[in-house]
Amino acid sequence: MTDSAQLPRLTYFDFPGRGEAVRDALRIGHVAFEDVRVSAATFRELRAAGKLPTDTLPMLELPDGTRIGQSNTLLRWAGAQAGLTPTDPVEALEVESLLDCIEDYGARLSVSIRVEDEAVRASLRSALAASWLPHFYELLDRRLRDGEAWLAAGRLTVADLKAVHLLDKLINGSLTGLPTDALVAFPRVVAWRARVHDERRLRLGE
Ligand SMILES: N[C@@H](CCC(=O)N[C@@H](CS)C(=O)NCC(=O)O)C(=O)O
Repeated sequence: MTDSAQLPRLTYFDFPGRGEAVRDALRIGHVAFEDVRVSAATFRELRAAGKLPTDTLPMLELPDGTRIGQSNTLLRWAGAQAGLTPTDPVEALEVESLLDCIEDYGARLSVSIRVEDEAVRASLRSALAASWLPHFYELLDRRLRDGEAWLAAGRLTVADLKAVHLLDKLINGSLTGLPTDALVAFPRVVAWRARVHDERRLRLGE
């Protein structure tokens, strides 16, 4: 039996968010890790105790006690072990750029989730739906022109995983003010989304 104290420990909430792509990459790469899922209350306790180096989740703790925050950093680390981060420098640049870009959109969404004032939230969601998110969908669409099946490097990478989990959240109806039919004008993105989920399930053995 593996001693869980000797495993990298990934801490995140019990929902996909910014943690799921990291969990996917580790599982696809058969990298043993401790999958710690915490409540909002536990998150606040960890933060108050100074246990989150960037004050945010996800957070990775290595067996030597090193703690690291930032989902893209963790995604590159997990992807490198899973063969989901290109080793070719130019392909890697494309993936890196996408990860940062997707995080920018995720950050805009996060602001609209954290804000407590209902009217401000509605206004932020309206701006997201009208202009920011169509830019995100167009960006994905551009990557898929010329028959490309994946966002970069001609194969599944951590960029596809990060993008698909954000996209799911944007269109699954869980966020008031964001339309579920936003991809009607983006059939390539719809097909890519299904492809990523199929490949993901296949690689995860689901
Ligand atoms: N850029 C950071 C953002 C991290 C972030 O905002 N995480 C959220 C959860 S998805 C969080 O910790 N929220 C709690 C808070 O900031 O109060 C990353 O990619 O890890």
